[in-house]
Amino acid sequence: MKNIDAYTHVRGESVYLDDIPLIRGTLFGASFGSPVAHGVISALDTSDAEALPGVVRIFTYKDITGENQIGGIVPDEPLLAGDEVHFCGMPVAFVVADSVDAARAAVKKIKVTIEPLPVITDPREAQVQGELIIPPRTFQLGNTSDSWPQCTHVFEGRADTNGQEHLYIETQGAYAVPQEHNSIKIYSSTQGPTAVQRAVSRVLGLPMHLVEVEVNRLGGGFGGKEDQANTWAALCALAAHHLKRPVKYSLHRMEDMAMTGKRHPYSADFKIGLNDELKIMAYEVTFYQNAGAAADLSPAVLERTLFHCTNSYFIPNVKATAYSCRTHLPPNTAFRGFGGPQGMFMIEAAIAKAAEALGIPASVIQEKNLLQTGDEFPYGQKAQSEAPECWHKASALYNLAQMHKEVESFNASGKWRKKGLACMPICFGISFTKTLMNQARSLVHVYTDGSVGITTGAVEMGQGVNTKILQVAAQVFSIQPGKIKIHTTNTFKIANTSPSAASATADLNGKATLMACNAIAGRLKKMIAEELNTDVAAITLKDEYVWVNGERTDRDWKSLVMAGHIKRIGLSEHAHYATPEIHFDATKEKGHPFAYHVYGTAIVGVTVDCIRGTYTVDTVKVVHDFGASMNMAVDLGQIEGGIVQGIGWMTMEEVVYDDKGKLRSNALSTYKVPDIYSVPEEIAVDCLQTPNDNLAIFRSKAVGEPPLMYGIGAYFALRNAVRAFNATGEFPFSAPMTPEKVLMALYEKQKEGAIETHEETI
Ligand code: LUZ
Ligand code: MOS
Repeated sequence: MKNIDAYTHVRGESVYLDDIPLIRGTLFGASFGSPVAHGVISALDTSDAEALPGVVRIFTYKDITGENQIGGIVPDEPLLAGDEVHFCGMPVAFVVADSVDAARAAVKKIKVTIEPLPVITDPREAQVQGELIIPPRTFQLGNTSDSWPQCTHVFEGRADTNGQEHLYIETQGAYAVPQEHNSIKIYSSTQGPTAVQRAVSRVLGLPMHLVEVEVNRLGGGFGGKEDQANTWAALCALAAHHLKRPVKYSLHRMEDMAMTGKRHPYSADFKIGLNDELKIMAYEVTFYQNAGAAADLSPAVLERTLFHCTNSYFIPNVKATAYSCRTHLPPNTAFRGFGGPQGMFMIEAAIAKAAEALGIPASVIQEKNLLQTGDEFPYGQKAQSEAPECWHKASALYNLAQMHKEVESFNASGKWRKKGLACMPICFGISFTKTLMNQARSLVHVYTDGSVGITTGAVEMGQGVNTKILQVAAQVFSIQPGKIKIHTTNTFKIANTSPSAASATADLNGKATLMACNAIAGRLKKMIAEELNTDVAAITLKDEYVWVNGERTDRDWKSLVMAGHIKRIGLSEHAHYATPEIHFDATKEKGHPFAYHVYGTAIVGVTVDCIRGTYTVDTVKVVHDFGASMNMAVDLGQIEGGIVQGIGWMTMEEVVYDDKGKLRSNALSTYKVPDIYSVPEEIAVDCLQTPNDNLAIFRSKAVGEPPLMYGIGAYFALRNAVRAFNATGEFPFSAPMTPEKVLMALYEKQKEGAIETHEETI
């Protein structure tokens, strides 16, 4: 089945926030963000701005009727700056005008005087100064200090990853419309309608049942709209509530890039010990997370870094400590992988460091340490592991040995172009790490003409979740997909939703939908069984008909539904699903937090131009653990997109803040994302079909985040290519590996005469 949005997307008919027809009288907002990263506001002058034609009103924190607070995990984030500013772009005032242009013109006329305070942008510096968002956390398995003496090889090092701009095609935005009885409706481009509802309720001082949040679809989220859609919704709601007029704000790309947080940059120190057989006996790692100026989701992201700090390897002795460090950058937030990729990069760097020192391919170490079923993760859960199967299948199917040989012979045959290869196994835990968030609800209505309407907490952001939910209903009722409509996500229809995040949306909302559909189908079957004086088990719904003991009757779906209605049988159901089996005790840092894990292995091949430092990613060959995919087209789309996004993070996307905390890479001219010319020439995805039962919807494992981490292989493949040219150079484990960094690494600390020059070639 195709993605149900395919045709409307291609025709440009799909409705995003900016496509919602405006109500007459709608006003337009624009925010004035702090020009400096840290300081005390001594004066704010909005008089020139207010005097501009079209300007209706300018709001500051003084206008907030509820609480000036949007912090979720930690209450440390004002909606509008009070006396102090903590990051460049922090909203200080919100202008409302009768046109977008007037609002933006007014923003430029606002004057603020700020007494500057010291700016910290480096997480290690923040940690030294005790600027922590939460106390540090440590995950521990076995005993590392006792293990070092048993290790034949011990290596220490440092690794760094940078941030990543979400670059959802649809920027952030909201449209707030006052309703009768003091209530308000907000259209928001959010992954978390309930998060928006809570934030608006808090800021306006309104109970949640007066705040309706509706989402049709997003033009991408990637985590950037898990929490950070709240700000814009709350600003619009604040203004709409005061003015009793609809207020819309859709961010300009440069505003969005400057004002919103990104993937967390991390710095880490590691120590890895291996025995004679190259088994990793011990691993210690300390993570410094650059949280930015407020907690946002950083504590949860930090936790997932710890959960994934050993990637898909079993290491008997682990000590991982993580600091969430407060700096003066926009608060960093969820981004596909949610701290997991950063944790995985560090262990891969440690393995690469060992491999480079021992003069062997990293894949030798990787393969020897793959997680087996029954092995314990540092957080206590026992693995049901597909890691060896994925690895061995990839190695055989794509002939890894032959690929290695071809790279070697290519590299031996020429001087100025070098190829590199890297393997990247992945292991990603599926479930929100906060156990309570693993719940969802679905509301299914069957209408008397046999058509079906479904509302869940799932937000469609291009990932195809609506298609999967529709498939669930189509399968249970055994009716044509055209008879089913997935309705908007709305907090008045489905309450207390978890955000669409953590790769778990189809599982959670799909399972709730399965339960609701089963309940309705069960009532209808019972009715037929009673009518025919037979057992319910004899009745099935198949191909739009009622079947009895495997024989088709002439009762079709539509007449079945009508008969049910005449008999006054409920044709609607609201079902609640909570993931079973999961638990986690944060006081011990042990438990069983994940419903299951997703595994896979990628082999990544690159070619480096050793004169220019430019490169191409030639191939990404994957064996991916799908469980039993319920929609290959949707899942392959997620895998290809994830791989390219992961490669972007690891290679060309370079978020640059200056030492004053100002974003320099603030537009697409200075921030480079993968385009059609830089995507791998080949992406091959093979499906590991696993027979094991799992907690995924229809055993179709979650696919949203895991494939991003295949992209990490691109960094190490580039590193290997560079080392084929400059074997003695030492260069840091620092992502992204931009062409600039590749060029520096190619000519880093060369031994005298290590590279002969061929002037005629140059
Ligand atoms: N969001 C969240 C997430 O709140 N908790 C999580 O565990 C998570 N994991 C991945 C992505 N978003
Ligand atoms: Mo996400 S990083 O699953 O919002």
